[in-house]
Amino acid sequence: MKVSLGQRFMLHSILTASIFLLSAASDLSASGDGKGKEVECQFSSGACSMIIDGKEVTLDITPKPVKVMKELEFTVTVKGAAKQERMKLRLQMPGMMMGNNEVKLTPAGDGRYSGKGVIPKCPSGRTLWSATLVAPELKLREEPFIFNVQY
Ligand SMILES: [Cu+2]
Repeated sequence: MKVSLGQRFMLHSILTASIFLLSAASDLSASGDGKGKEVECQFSSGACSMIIDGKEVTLDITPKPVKVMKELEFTVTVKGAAKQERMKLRLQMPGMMMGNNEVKLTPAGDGRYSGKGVIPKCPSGRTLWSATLVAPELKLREEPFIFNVQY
């Protein structure tokens, strides 16, 4: 079956809209217990910190402002935890499938970890992204850092 570009775009939009509604609904239920509250980070004015399972986790992205299709350096700091060898950041768009995009984090001393990655340009024009720390040995709850990118 041949699908025109227009149809494909429409399909993407419908899919996006329904996933967005679904995630909006789950956000509402999550806000009830005060947990799962998403932090919106302003990386243009500095790093972003969250307490995840009692540990202070900080994320910074450079260079600033954070732009799409540009090599970015992601720096994560985890306070009060032993050195981690298998941490990564999972980059996603809230409510949209954008493929697998992970940044491997390498220890840089003093609880700091860094890695390089690229945020692609979304065909929908939306700019909201999330970066989630995946730390299998620390078993931290996967709490996303939410932020906007510039085109
Ligand atoms: Cu997208």
